[in-house]
Amino acid sequence: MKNFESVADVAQLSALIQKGIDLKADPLKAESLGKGKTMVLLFFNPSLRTRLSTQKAGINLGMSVINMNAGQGWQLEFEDGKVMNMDKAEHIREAAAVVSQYADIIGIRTFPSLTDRDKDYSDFILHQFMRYASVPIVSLESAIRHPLQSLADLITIEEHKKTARPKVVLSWAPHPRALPQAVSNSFLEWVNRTDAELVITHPEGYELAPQFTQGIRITHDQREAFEGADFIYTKNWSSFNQYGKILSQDEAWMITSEKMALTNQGKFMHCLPVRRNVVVADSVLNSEASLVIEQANNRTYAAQAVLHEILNTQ
Ligand code: SN0
Repeated sequence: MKNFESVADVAQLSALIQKGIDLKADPLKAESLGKGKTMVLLFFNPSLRTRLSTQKAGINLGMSVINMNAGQGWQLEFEDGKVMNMDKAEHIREAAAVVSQYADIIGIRTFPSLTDRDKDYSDFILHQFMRYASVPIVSLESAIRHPLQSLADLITIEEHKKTARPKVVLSWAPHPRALPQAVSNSFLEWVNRTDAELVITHPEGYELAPQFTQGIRITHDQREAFEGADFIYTKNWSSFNQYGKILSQDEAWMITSEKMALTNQGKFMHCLPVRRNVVVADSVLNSEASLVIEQANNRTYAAQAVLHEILNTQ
């Protein structure tokens, strides 16, 4: 593996999930693999889990890890051919090449603008980094995907599934802010590579990008979707068609214990951070059905599995 941005970078998904599970059982089993190597993590946006778990993963593999809030450096110009006489002090062409002198692996977190759909969906910032860096780039959530989250989610589902082909429901839920589609997009493309009955439920108007939903059943009836589900994966996202807009804050879409009772003793999943009693009721989040802390725990082993693959091919 060179770069890691989507499930398309994974040759054998079940083997990668298993690698995460094996590393979880013995986190230090490859503690010298990354000896003498440095990973630099650049954050253009806030992060709690991704930052700490990716750093922990690097440490478990014997790497040194340097974190930087990208806002603390120069303002970067990402467009080629620009006359740089405004606020941007440094071009990505130099910045990515320079960071590559110090790093053996670079991690990048960058959210979408939620205003320019074409640019966001070209994953412009991540791809400009890939273009101008000379070392592997790992997405720490890009404009349209969150692959380390999705891998951790699949590890969690693998650990908790009771049947070979679980019913997995992605449910939209309300939120006060306009959020990216990245976690949902990514979850769909990763689960789609496994054996699962995948259903999406959202209010009308919240259709995700067709490239991520192709062939997946979509229903606007949340209760019908929940019937017999083994996993309820909840996430808010802003509209794709009316790009970046909030179309509904209908609290009837919040995940409640009464809705969870429709499932097959289903588990509740969310990537966090989550707005309590807006996205999901306390009674669900505080219940035995909630896997959110285990998902966060598995972030370390998902990152470790990916870094292990990259280090092994360096
Ligand atoms: C981000 C998102 O993509 O939805 C990060 C998730 C890993 N979530 C948020 O920005 C939540 C912000 C909020 O105000 O609740």
